[in-house]
Amino acid sequence: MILFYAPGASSLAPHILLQVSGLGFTLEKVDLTNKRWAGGDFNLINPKSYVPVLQLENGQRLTECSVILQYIADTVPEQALLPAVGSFARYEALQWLSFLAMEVQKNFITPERHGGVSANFLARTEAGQQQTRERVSPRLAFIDQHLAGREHVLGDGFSALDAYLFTLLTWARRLAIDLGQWRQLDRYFASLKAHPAIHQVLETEGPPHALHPAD
Ligand SMILES: N[C@@H](CCC(=O)N[C@@H](CS)C(=O)NCC(=O)O)C(=O)O
Repeated sequence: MILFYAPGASSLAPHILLQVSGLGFTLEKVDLTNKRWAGGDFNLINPKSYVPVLQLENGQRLTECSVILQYIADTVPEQALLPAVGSFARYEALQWLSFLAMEVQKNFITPERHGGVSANFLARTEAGQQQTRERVSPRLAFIDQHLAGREHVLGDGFSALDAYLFTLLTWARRLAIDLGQWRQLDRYFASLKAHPAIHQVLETEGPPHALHPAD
């Protein structure tokens, strides 16, 4: 499998899950500013012009983070990275996937997106960042309450949801949203950051894009 990614973008979530799964994969870095990758025009890989993209051994491609995470988890069902398809627990997990994608991630992605001009998916102006903080904070407060007495989103073990939530929390920190105001989330983030697979993935990806072009 090939994961098309940009450092620190939402592609971090499938990257973490692939690393945890033990599945074989290679990485292709995408320059989101110029929409280029080592093979040329990235828009030929994903006409929607964004990462992540997962390319399977047979050349088929999947986009949309929440779908890619399910594909990876279902490829290694013995690892229980998501509950079994058809179980009620699976629908509860899908509820979380949808919440993270539509309520949390979507509210992080800035309406200031500059399309082909900039890789910047997070707000760069103070006004834009303030708007993001106002939209995202109540959702993070909800997750904080859920995590009371839980080490992971689904309770027991590490799941695809933790790969996703961890990724979104790295964005919160980049936008100077103080996770310290939510005790459970703060603890959760610190504990996942120390996870060997996540540590490895962060090392591999390196620093994310600068919030300001001059940085
Ligand atoms: N709906 C997509 C959104 C993906 C997305 O917004 N990707 C951002 C990085 S986190 C991106 O590649 N943006 C480039 C651009 O919009 O030009 C998903 O859930 O995967």
